Amino acid sequence: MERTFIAIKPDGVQRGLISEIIGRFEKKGFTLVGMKFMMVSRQLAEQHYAVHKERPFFAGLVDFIISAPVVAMVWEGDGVVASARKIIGATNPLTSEPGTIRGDLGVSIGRNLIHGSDAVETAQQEVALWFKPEELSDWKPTVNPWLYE
Ligand code: IDP
Ligand code: MG
Repeated sequence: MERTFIAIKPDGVQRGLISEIIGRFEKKGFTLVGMKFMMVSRQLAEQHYAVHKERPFFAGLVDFIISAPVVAMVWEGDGVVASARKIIGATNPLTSEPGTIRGDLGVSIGRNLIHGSDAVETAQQEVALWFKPEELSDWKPTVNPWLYE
């Protein structure tokens, strides 16, 4: 089944929003298959955001991501990559729809609480970058027959 990489950024951790954010994915019906609370190394942050390395906000973004712990997660489910992006909302919280994590909980693009992979292929790369295979649990929630027909 499809998997995506989700990370609660340092602002989400500092603001005490870990359970609020995790709860949205859990209540939706997606399956948590990996999670770690960690300080991010500068090297990992730079690798994760390599696609943005020429952008003016890159240095500040990397400094921010390594400034406090993050909650790195892998979530599983049919269509989870695109659905998680909808749950997260648009990049700028001021224009994210209400009902989304960023739309409900944030006010600034540089403090937008959460990362989510933007495509299935990116998700596979990001899961592999952040997690060793043995850090992921293959399991089937007993509730699945009530989520999927
Ligand atoms: P995404 O997180 O919605 O996929 P991206 O465009 O991939 O957004 O940008 C990655 C992250 O870089 C954003 O989540 C945000 O934290 C930061 N970022 C993007 N654009 C800006 C900006 O204009 N100023 C400051 N930070 C930005
Ligand atoms: Mg992105």
